[in-house]
Amino acid sequence: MATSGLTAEQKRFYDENGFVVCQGLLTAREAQALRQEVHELAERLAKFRDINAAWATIQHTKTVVQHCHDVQFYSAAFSRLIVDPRFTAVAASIIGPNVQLHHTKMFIKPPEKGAPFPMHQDYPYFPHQRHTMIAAIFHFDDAPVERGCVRFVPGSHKLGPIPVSTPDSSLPPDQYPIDKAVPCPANAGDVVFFNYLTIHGSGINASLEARTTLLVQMRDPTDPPLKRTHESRGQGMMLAGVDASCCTTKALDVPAEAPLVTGNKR
Ligand SMILES: O=C(O)CCC(=O)C(=O)O
Repeated sequence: MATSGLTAEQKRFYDENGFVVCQGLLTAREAQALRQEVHELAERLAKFRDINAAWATIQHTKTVVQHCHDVQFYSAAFSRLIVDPRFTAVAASIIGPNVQLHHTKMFIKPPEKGAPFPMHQDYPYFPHQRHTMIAAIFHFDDAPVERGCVRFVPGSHKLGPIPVSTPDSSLPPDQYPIDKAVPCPANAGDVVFFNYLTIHGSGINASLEARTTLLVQMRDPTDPPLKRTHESRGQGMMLAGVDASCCTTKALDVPAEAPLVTGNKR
């Protein structure tokens, strides 16, 4: 995998579909080491608190997804990963040369009972003015369909924000069934990039192996949030380029002196 970002063909695919897979961005050995970091972190955290983050609208399925936000505050391996030039070059191909961190979160979908993610856009959780926000999902083990790989509605980023009224801001499953979305199976070391307007979700992990990922959310530093929400400790760190605006990312809805709101789950 080169450090020069997306090829012209990959960029065309991204622009058309709202997502793109970068195969082999990490080596199998790197992915294996990071998988271990994630699992060790989950074990440490689980001694102190409940780390299940299954969404409100799928609680009835009795499935589980282990989760932690801002993982770079728990292990330096993740700090190194999010500024890796192989990664930031791809993010810069999509966002532009200046790439700012919004947040990170790790997920382990455990074997047999790994929770699905209902179909949703990321927009309602942290709306921004110019929609430069993207996510990247690092895969630290293989994620075939039966392990609950991520799924997309291709081209849905062109629809703009869709109004939602569910308790967790997911889209109604009768209109947006997970199994009708296009599966995006990935191997350990692959990274999937997508826009925060692209409708996505993922199925249950019914296999005998865990699905282990790290999601990194990023934006152009000159794209301001529409409201002060979903803030976190690592937010604002530059992953590539500069923040020449020196803080235009202040939320548009409240004065700067409002208290910092932090939260781990949606
Ligand atoms: O990891 C997945 O399957 C999807 C995660 C996701 O959509 C999210 O956290 O917004």
